[in-house]
Amino acid sequence: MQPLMITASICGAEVTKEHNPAVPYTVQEIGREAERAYHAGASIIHLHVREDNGKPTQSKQRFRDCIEEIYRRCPAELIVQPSTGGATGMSNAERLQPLALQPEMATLDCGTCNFGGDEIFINTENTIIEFSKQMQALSVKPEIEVFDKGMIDMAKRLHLKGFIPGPLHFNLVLGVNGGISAEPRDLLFMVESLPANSTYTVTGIGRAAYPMAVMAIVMGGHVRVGFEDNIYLSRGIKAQSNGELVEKAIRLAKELGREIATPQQAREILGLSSSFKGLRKD
Ligand code: KMH
Ligand code: ZN
Repeated sequence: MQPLMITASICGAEVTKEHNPAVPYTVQEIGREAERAYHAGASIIHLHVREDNGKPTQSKQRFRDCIEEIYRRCPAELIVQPSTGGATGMSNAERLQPLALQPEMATLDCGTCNFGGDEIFINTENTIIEFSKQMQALSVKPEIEVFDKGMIDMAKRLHLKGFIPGPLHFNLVLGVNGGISAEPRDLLFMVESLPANSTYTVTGIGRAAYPMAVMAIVMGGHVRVGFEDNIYLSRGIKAQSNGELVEKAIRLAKELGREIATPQQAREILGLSSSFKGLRKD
């Protein structure tokens, strides 16, 4: 089995300090949370950014400031993966802004789904193609984010048509209110539906975070944890940092005999350059 890549989704766009006071908003807070996740053993930071008041933003300048702060605190081997999903209601142009910084990797959401309450996360087929084309033009590796099985089929179709370059790397998100649920059979179904030679990370939302992580650990997938997906360390106990959430995933992996990937090993698994040093464009 490949060593386990752990992605830390340190911030997200929906969770707030009212949910957990440790959710980072400022550049300093985001840098500090990334550093804690890195020291705990994360090899990838999935990054959303906020205004100081917590409002989600896709501002290129804010991404630059946050990514520079992260690399001021962490070595260049760490992979920073900006979100192109942003928050529901944002325009495509808004969401695409961090790509102008030419990060190594970014998310590519492959379908539309309800996102709780009245929220809809909109990704039409043409949106996915447009985002993927921009990523290809800038040599940004997509992490294909899917919230349901039909989104895997969409990614496969667009891959076969030449719009998404392989090998494909997926983030299977289970338990979103509007996406696939997070029962063991759901994850088996999702993993069985992936094209051969793809790699995948598993994200369980809320209380599904660690049951899904354990399944990913034993099945040979990879794991994402962080405040974006879950704010609790265990039932009723809020995590004080993303570092604690990463440490828990690592404890489970070690108990189950799975090695943890260093950022350099994660680069090999994902086919990213080993000599990357921060952002490729100002
Ligand atoms: N905040 C969600 C609406 C991504 O990062 O690409 C979208 C999201 C997906 O988090
Ligand atoms: Zn995200």
